[in-house]
Amino acid sequence: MMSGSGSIAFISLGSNIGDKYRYCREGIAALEADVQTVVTSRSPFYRTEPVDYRDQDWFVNAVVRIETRRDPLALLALLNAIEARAGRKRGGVRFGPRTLDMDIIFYGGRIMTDPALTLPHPRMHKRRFVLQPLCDIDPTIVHPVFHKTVQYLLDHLDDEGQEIHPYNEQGAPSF
Ligand code: PH2
Ligand code: MG
Ligand code: MG
Repeated sequence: MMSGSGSIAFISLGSNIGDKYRYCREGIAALEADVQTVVTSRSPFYRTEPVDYRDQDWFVNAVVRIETRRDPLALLALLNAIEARAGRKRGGVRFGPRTLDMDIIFYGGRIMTDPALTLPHPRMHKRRFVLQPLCDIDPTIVHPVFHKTVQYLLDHLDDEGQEIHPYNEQGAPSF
């Protein structure tokens, strides 16, 4: 919940352990519960082939648009706390299985290379599971480093091993 002006940011959510859809839904609910943040848009959910580290289960992924009064590092701290509450264990294989991952994709037009946080997200432009749901929300967003729209980045992706399918929310267990 929040009223008044904040910064616009896009957050990607992903899960590939346990009740993946529920972890993602609860992650969004936890963002909504933050007094400094409001969720202004949500993409559809997708079932996605694992990328980078291939030998793991498929993911459920989505993206939300938020407005927040938190600065980028305070927003990152919130996301890490939400992940921890979802039982996220740190220190497994890089890019490996997780109950809930919440990444800042864009924070306004901010460019940042802090050891704790790189903005925009350094791999987002190579990932269909990020670009497709981003385009569902707003295909005209411009990447502040590449000066390309997210629709352009999606249209020029290397397809290799990046299957994504709509996730059937009706068929999913409710909670
Ligand atoms: N996250 C990763 C590594 N690989 N693959 C898919 N399909 N979805 C993800 O969210 C994902 C991934 C590391 O954060
Ligand atoms: Mg990630
Ligand atoms: Mg992450």
